Amino acid sequence: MSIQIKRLTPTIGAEVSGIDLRNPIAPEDAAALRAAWQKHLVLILPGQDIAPEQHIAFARVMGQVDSDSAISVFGHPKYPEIFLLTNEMKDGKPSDTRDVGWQWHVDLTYTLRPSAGAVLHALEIPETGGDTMFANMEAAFSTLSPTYQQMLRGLEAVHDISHGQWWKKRNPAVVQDNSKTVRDFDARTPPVVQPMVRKHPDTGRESILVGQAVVDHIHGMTREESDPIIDYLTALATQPEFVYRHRWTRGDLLIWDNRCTMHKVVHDHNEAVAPGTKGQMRRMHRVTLQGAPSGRLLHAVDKAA
Ligand SMILES: O=C(O)CCC(=O)C(=O)O
Ligand SMILES: [Fe+2]
Repeated sequence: MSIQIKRLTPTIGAEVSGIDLRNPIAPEDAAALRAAWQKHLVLILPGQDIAPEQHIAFARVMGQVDSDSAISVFGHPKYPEIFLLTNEMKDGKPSDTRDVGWQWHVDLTYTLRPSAGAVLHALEIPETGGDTMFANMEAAFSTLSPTYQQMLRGLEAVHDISHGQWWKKRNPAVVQDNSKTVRDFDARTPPVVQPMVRKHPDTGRESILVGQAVVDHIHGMTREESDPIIDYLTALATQPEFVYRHRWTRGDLLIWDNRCTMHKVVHDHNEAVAPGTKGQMRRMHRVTLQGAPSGRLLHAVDKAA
């Protein structure tokens, strides 16, 4: 059976059926998947009952697998290619990755090698909640006036995991139990400066790069000047018309393009956020696709100025 592609919204997201990743992928199916990915930016392959090896093999069909990025410290104990996202307790402590991605972001933009994309496999899913949302940043860019587009092309933003809002904005009780792994990770990822408009290497289409999780401010601007621009772009890009919201089913395999979308997990499945609902287990395996080098270290830019 050959694959079928069904759009999930007019702007972003498509579901792929007629493919079983336990078997090797035929070259024509791989080509069709890549073409569909370029067109829809996010693809969902439901019902994939696959082992980590098959997950990694599929990711290699879609891009270059990154097993040595900043996040490898949070890797799966057996598979360096797999980033383990879970809210399970480990050794009586909450997992370091339990609240990854709660705010809009693009993976690894706080490093000099932002990710090209990711392939996420759902192993355990809460009964409800923990959806993941994806925004089409090309669509957002295309609605801006030529004047605003031109202004943005000239701007860069400071991306900083430690000034961002990921673990610093956890509730205070949680901040205190930040593990050494998390603190070391913070220290090893100094702030970088990234362009605010990127051109997709395969399609040539331009898109906006923002994200509340790690974007601190627009380089060279005061916070007062920068915040309204970042807030406006975030609101523009995350309007429902540009967003696909994925409600997970166990076995879903989802692939997204980090070069033209941003994403966030809806954090409504965690006990800390929804008291009385009992934290429900969510466990995902992510294989990260390596992107091209981008950006500069902030301290190097400041020194040169
Ligand atoms: O858990 C998810 O649905 C996505 C988390 C995330 O931001 C990521 O894996 O990059
Ligand atoms: Fe992410």
